[in-house]
Amino acid sequence: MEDKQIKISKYLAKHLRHSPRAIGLTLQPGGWVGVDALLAATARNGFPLTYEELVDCVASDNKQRYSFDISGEMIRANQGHSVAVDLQLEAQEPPPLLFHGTVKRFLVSIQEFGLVRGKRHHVHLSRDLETARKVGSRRGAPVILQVDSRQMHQDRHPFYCSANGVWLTDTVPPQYLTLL
Ligand code: HQG
Repeated sequence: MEDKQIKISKYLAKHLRHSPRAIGLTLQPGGWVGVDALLAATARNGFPLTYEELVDCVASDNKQRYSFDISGEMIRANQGHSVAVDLQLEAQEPPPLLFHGTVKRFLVSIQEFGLVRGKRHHVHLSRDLETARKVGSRRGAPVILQVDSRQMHQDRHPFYCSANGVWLTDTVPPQYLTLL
């Protein structure tokens, strides 16, 4: 991604996940906002975006963070929200193992409380080790926890998969975690 696109992606993350009201937007059910409303809001708030820039950002975002709806008139962040929003995801069976990248300093607390969602709506889990490593390395030397998602599923913990392939769940109690 180019610098300008990274800036646009960060701006969208901020306002489609965390603070829509700061630019006068309200997320609709599913986390959607009108494309026209978003473009108008960016212009009003000193970060004018063209429709083409928005389309480019959605298409080329390195983690496919945003989607248009089927009509192309609405846009949303696929996951990662801190504002109250119902993403209308359906619970589904996860792969038997999932991974979570974090850092050593959180391990004592994670071993006691399990993985908790903090400010986000869900705990975020990765399908592969490489992605988990990248997520962990945002904070330092990554450590990887393996999640026994097969057992969690059998024990009726719901799992959701976002449009960009991130597995989401409410909490991962410590007994399902193995430090790799
Ligand atoms: C840790 C980025 C102490 C957890 C990434 C993590 C991902 C605990 C941090 C997505 C804990 C939360 C999500 C406990 C969990 N005690 N620490 N009991 N339970 N933690 O950013 O998973 O660029 O909310 O290990 O790539 O790091 O935003 O979650 O280190 O996909 O699209 O608390 O965010 O994607 O941090 O990252 P986060 P995350 P985007």
